[in-house]
Amino acid sequence: MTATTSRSTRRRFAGTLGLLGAGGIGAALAPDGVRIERAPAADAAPDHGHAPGAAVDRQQTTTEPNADEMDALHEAGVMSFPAPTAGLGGQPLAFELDGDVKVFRLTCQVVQWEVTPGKWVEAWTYNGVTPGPEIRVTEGDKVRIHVFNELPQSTAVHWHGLVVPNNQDGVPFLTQPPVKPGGAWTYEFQIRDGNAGTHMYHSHHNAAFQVTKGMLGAFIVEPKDPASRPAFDREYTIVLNDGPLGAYSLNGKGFPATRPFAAKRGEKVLFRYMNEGLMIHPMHLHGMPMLVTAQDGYLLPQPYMCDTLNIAPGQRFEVIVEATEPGVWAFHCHILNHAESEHGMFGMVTALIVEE
Ligand SMILES: [Cu+2]
Repeated sequence: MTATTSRSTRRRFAGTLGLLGAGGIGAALAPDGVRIERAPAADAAPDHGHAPGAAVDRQQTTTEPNADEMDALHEAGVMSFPAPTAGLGGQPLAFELDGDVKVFRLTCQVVQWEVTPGKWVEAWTYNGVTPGPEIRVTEGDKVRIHVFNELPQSTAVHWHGLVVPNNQDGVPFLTQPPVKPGGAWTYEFQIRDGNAGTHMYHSHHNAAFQVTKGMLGAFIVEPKDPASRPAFDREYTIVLNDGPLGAYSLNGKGFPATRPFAAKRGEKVLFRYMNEGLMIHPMHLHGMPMLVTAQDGYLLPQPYMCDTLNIAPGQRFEVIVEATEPGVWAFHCHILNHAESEHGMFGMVTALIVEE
């Protein structure tokens, strides 16, 4: 490696761990001495901006660009990644203690959601974000969850993967009445021992509409004994969704507005996948294999290695990636028309950044 490329590499990865908050890989990837301007902000022209990297609809392939035009569109998308958008889902949900019960609040709301730069869609949400806020508890915890319905439809919340009393399972007319518009409902249960792992909560009423529009979230159960699960240095959750919310999304955003994942060389990174969409999505990480350690929360008797993992609707997988290879590694769904068109990458595409 020449001194020049070494310097370039150092610069390329400088600050990428901080990049999870803001910033841009586009700038980080720029050749030495070349400043790459970010495309105009999304709110400047929400519907008809055609600035590269901003409001180009990368999923539509209505034109047939020549090679240079095509390359320019592809480059602009990558250079704008991660493109800033309003709204961030999946952040930890605070609780209050009532005695030894952890009390959470979820409000079902319709909001406008910026799924890619400049593309605003109607999202149905918990607490105004999609994915909804992350609920994280520990085996044995007693939880109470107040649900307030501000939607124009009835709803109910199902605790997907959790073993709960039948009347807390959240299926209208089967285990409870629907929660009407303007109404509220309270769920209460204790997390059973043996139910640790990656789970979900989502609407179970008109669900093909409500869930794909955004009414979903991660429900993570920590084990009482951390040594009972594989060790890791940092963790990320990846919620897959498809359908009305801008077609194909990772954690509520489509590329280039997806957020990259970062790790330092040598770290073990836990990824928690969950599919809340209507289609299967084979997630593929370049550069390093994934060790699949758990499915639907349950530890596998024989963990296995792979580089592409099929994740069907409803399924969750926990995988450990050993971040041995520095670089910016593509990380995407391998049904290719969920990830790329003539206009560049879109949808279910992000990156794992491994820093030296
Ligand atoms: Cu896919």
